[in-house]
Amino acid sequence: MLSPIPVRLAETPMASIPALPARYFTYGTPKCYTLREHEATHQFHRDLPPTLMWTYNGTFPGPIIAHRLGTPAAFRRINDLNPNYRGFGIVETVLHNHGGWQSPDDDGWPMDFIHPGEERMYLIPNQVPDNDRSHWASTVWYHDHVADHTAGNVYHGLAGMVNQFDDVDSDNENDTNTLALRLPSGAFDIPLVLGDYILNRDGSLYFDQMEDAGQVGNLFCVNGKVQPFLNVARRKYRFRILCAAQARHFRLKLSNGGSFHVIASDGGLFEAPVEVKNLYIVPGERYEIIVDFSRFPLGTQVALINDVDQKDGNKPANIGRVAIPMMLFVVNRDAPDPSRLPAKLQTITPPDLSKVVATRTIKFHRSKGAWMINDRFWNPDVPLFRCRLGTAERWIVTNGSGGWDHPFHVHVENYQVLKRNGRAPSVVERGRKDIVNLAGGDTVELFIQFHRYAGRYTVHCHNTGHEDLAMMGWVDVQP
Ligand SMILES: [Cu+2]
Repeated sequence: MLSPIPVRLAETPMASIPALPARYFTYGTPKCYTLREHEATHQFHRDLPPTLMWTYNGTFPGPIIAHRLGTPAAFRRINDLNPNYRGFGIVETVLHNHGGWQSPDDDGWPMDFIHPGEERMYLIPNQVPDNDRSHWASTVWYHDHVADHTAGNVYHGLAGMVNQFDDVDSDNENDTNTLALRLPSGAFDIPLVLGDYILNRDGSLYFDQMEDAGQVGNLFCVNGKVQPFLNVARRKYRFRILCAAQARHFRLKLSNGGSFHVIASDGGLFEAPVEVKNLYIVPGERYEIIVDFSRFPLGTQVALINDVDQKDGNKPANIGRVAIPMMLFVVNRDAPDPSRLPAKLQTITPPDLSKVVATRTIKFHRSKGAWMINDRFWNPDVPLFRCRLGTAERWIVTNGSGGWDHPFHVHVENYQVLKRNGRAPSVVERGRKDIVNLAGGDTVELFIQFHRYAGRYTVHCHNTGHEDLAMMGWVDVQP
């Protein structure tokens, strides 16, 4: 059963955390939160032995962080992992707010690790560039990002969801504010964190960190449960889907062939809901969907199916020839539904190409038997290139190889897809993004703007197996 659904992280009284430096009050008085990394047991399935994992605050996935636009947040992160641990991953950890807009100093630079017994603070401003709300309401996530060991550490359990709300996407389906979208909220706004795992006979995690393609698992999980079920009412639900797998892709559809609406991707709401019968998602990506179960009679059972067959971390073997159940929805009751699915969600500011000052090529490839970007391995001392704050650029990202897929991720700023293989992006790639998949031979053209934060912007493949084996670099954004 899909239970317990992750709970929201409660505030920590400011009086009980170390005194905050002045910069934490730049955007107003922050709300304070605590994330403590420590070992805890987790049950993937009632018939499996418990698994010792690394958690934020004792749960896997970690608690949901709910942000409100305009209300800054201060995080106290404590590393209480076992200093004597031996095995895959590493107990020196980094926290990355994936998809968030924060200074590179608070973003989780892969070398800014802390040891067990140490702690540090982060400021998440919860602001948007140029008062442009189209950057905001979305699902981001937080996860470990330490150099060389991100795959093992995230697989250990260090990942959780972040919901970003404002007065429009207001977390209240009964909102009387005329601006409010009134999307399904509360118990009807549910994260679906997709992952795949392998357990040893004793319940411990199996992980091969020398597998340079990235590991694919044989246990299909949603929110840390193997193929769970969820009782649903005959009404609309909002599902926030995150692919937290290391290397596995998913194409999701309903087992009865029913359609659903996609309303948001990584960086925010779409302009209008998009009705689809399937949805493709790769590691690091998020999509939000609305499923209306009122169309189905009481007693209906409908599975969420993945039809991507993947035998190794490199790329899907085929699509559409398998039907792997990820979870089962059981329509078991009626319920009132004050929520709405508006025909228009928001206006997305189009890319301002007049701001473009440079066009760059970012080449993902394999060379010397290893993963490279622009003929380089990860090097924290040398940037891939330098950019200028306040400008925009056109990035042409290529994957020359036929053998591997690479989901491309940029930190700090999200981007917009201008073209994929010379054509307009598909309707679900037109929103704001921070991950795009590059299949073999793909060329994706992106528009990215550097609004406020100078510093190091990490860029990498989000197949974390590739990332750890040096398919990572950084861009130096200079004031
Ligand atoms: Cu890759």
